[in-house]
Amino acid sequence: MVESVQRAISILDKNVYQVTLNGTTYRRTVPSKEFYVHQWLWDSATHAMGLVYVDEQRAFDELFSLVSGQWENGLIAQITFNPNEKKYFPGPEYWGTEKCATGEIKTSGITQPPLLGISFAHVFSHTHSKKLQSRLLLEILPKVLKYHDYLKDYRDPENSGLLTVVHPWETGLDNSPRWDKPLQNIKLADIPDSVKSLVNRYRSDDKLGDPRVRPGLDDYYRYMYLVHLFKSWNWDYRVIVKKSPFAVKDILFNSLWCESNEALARVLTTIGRNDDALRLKGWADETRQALRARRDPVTGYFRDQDVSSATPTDIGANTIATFLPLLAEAVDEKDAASTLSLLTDPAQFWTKTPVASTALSAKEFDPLKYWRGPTWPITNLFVIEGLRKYAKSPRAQSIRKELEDKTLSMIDAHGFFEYYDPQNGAARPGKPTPLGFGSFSWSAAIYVYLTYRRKEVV
Ligand code: 9WN
Repeated sequence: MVESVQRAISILDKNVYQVTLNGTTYRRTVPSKEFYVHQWLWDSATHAMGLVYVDEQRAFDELFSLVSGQWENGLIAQITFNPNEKKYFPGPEYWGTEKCATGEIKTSGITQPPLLGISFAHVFSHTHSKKLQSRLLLEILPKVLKYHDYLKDYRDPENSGLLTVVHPWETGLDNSPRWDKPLQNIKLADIPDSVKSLVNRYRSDDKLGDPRVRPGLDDYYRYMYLVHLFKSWNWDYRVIVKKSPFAVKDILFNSLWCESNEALARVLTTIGRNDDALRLKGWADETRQALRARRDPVTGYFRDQDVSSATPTDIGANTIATFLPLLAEAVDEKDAASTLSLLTDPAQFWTKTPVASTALSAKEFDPLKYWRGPTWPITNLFVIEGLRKYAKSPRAQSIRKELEDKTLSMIDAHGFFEYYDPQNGAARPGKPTPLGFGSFSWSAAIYVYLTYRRKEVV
């Protein structure tokens, strides 16, 4: 264990890089040098949550760099680019967002699940340095709050309590079977040849990684078509949210949104900003309410909704997203037992190394394919923190402890990879077949986080 923590820290150390842009020097951690060579929003939010236990300055730096590319409208992008790297497609030249971020800082044009508020609150409450605490409040908190204003204003224009995501990459679970049907709204025949040939020429994930486990070519055509459309609408999010052919109320994204508002409200209360705290608490309450209504009483699954047309439709795929409402405390006490039974069902999610990202019993289940079955430390982290919320339930707490143990031993035994085979925990069975990319920062950060966090709370 101690040795693994050391190995985790050394991965985080190797994946850091420094860059000076607009006269300021930034230190940021990339997800994996094998492919993901830029800064990703929810990856970095996770890195900071682990780093704060071992290096407060680096946790601060991670967040400082993350908010540096904030757009004028408040968006914090999925990717903040490293100007010196080329191997990731789509790089900065494909987004047409030069005017959106500031000066030399280049970003993609979409966002990712709003884990940032949770991360900020965690880093703030675990930072001992008075100097860093005050810098967090002065230099980072205003930007995180502005990001939340953006999300509420642009992504929930109808004030439903649920934010809309407009790209599978925004969901963080890009290739989840939940998006198969909504993506069918985009007909391949409608995608211009220029977009397809860009993908054909420059796509790199299937060259650097194993094409058998990555999203398909048609998925990539659609991903890049959405980028092409948004660019043609000048990244105007009033238009994008109204017209995007992919528009979804995602259960996972909204559960994190709810808990991020709660976490920030706690920080705001601590520093005496009670009005702001109440505003965010109000958003959390309305989202929690709206999430509750997304539970299918027959199956117990929480259902995402396709809102791209005037008649919203429920999305049927059975995935790990259904456990995220635990984190938002949106699973009523009377329903909690059935959610826990679903989670621990060996025929669905509780595989040898849980939690499978797609139910074993689902027709789309594939133990190796991106978000269609493998176990990911990041989603396990959310399930663990969700279970922690149900403190009064001994059953929830014993499942949580078991899942903490299993997640740590899976990483201990197989190394710090992007994801793992849910049936045996293997990360790269029968090399050279890769299962996800290696030396992965968030697996390392989560290892550190879980190791320290379990010591501080019962
Ligand atoms: C697109 C970096 C990111 C994660 C996502 C994961 C994967 C990117 C890709 O890698 O997505 O954002 O190119 O596949 O799905 O959750 O943030 O680790």
